Amino acid sequence: MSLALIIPDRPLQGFIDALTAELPGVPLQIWPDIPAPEEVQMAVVWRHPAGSLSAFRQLKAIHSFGAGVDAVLADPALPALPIARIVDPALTQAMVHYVHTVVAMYHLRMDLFLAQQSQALWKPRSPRPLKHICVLGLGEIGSVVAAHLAAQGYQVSGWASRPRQLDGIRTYAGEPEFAAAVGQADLVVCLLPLTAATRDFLNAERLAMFKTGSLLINVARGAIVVDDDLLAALASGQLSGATLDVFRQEPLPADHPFWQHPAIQITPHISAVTNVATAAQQIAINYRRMLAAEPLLQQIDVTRGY
Ligand code: OXD
Repeated sequence: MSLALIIPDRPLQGFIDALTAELPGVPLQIWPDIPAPEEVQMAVVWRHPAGSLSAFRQLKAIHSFGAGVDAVLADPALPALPIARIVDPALTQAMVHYVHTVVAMYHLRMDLFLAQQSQALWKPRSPRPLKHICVLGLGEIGSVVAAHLAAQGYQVSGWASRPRQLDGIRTYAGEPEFAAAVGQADLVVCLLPLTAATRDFLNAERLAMFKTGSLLINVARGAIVVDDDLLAALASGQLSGATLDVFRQEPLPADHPFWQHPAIQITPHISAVTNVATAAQQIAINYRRMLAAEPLLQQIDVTRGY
């Protein structure tokens, strides 16, 4: 009985220590060094190489190392097994903090003043009139972000593919209500899961439904936004700025036009990084549930894609 970690390109020692403390005596096999694949019963994965789970003949469950499962489901050789993801108040709070900070930055026009600083320009401006925010995606994280922004005094609307009720937030659902959800918003926060339905979702047609001159924060997945359509929307003034934490290709290639764009702020996918201590606790609980043949907590619906 053992647990495999297939989490390439991440420093893992902290997570290994935390998981060992939660599951004393359970052997961990750390990809690519998997000496006994036939003993692996659960795999914890993050952007795992496609097909790498096929070697585990006794595999009973798959656990995402993050909140998202799009990269897990992208594996064409994915075994048909229960898949769980991390749902963690610490991760949600990290996202709230990131979105709050970027909204405050735009409110105070810090993007403008930072650009002015690079030219030694002293040009005071009053805060941006930023009143109405729309949150796309009202799941575990989006609903908390929306509630936080409403508590800060913003007028908040929320959009999701299916109807949701949230106190103090005007919610919209489905394609027919998308234009109404984003049309009044000074700023749109994208927190949609990446699924077949949301890939390329923020394209020219939908960006044209945004309020002229509005701002976009994408903290979901890069593939939800069509890069060229975003650049065109910025060029035409349909959007006045964007803060992007996620990209189609990560790391963002050095020659990508986003890097040099004056109206784009970039962060390197740090908006809500998995907290190794709380992730280890959740994974350990699910490992025990798997051994006891109990349903996993935070199990995803593969047909919905989240
Ligand atoms: C996640 C992420 O899905 O960090 O957890 O993007």
